[in-house]
Amino acid sequence: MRTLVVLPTYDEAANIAEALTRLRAAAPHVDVLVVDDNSPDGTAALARRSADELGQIDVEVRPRKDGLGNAYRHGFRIGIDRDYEVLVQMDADLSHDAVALPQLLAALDAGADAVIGSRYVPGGSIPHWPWYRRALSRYGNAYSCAVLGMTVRDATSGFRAYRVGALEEIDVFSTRAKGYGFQIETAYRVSRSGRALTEVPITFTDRVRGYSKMSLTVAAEELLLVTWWGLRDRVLRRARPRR
Ligand SMILES: Nc1nc2c(ncn2[C@@H]2O[C@H](COP(=O)(O)OP(=O)(O)O)[C@@H](O)[C@H]2O)c(=O)[nH]1
Ligand SMILES: [Mg+2]
Repeated sequence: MRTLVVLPTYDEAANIAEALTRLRAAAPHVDVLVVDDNSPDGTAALARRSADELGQIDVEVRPRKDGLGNAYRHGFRIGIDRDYEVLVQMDADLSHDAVALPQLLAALDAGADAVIGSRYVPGGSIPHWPWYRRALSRYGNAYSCAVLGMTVRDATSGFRAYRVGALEEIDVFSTRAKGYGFQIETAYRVSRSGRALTEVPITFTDRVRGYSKMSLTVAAEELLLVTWWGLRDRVLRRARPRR
């Protein structure tokens, strides 16, 4: 299946070259699209240098930092316009081990429409995360699942593979989360769509270089959106069926 990996970057100069090299080694046949938000540290120029060296890599530069959700919608639009059959999401800070990518793609081959690389299924782990990130992730996941009635174990994971048909069915371009809430919003829509969603265990390695873009504002957006979706779909129970 024609596969495009979308890699969003903001200030990943310390990681991007290694991320692309590892990705190419682990999955030689996939194409890659780096979606950079005009990182001040020159990530895009380094990505272009790797692209010249490795091939099958494109670099899109957007004008300014505009959130993970917007970067993904932009990258997915390009992937669909270019007729890819599978779109992959992955962080560029080496937290997601490219070696696991063939396992995600194998799950699609086996019939899944969407696959989440999960830290919270047996075999998954987060060895080095500080307690507060662990707590934020755990409770964020537990809250989202309780409020939205989802059975997904790791709804905030950013390591995923989708069949394009599933993204079209959930109308991914009408998702609203600007930031990391995009992960929950898409997981929620897929789980409600009845499409086959599976989780495969991953080991999430905390970034060694660069800094996290997770912030209180980003976390607050997530919390508010999840609460709103839960109220809208489970309490207000609008007559019009929503995704
Ligand atoms: N293009 C773009 N990429 C982003 C933005 N925010 C985060 N990223 C990228 O998204 C991925 C995950 O972000 P990261 O800061 O590692 O989040 P954490 O792992 O939850 O701490 C990394 O590749 C970031 O460079 C953004 O606003 N725009
Ligand atoms: Mg990270």
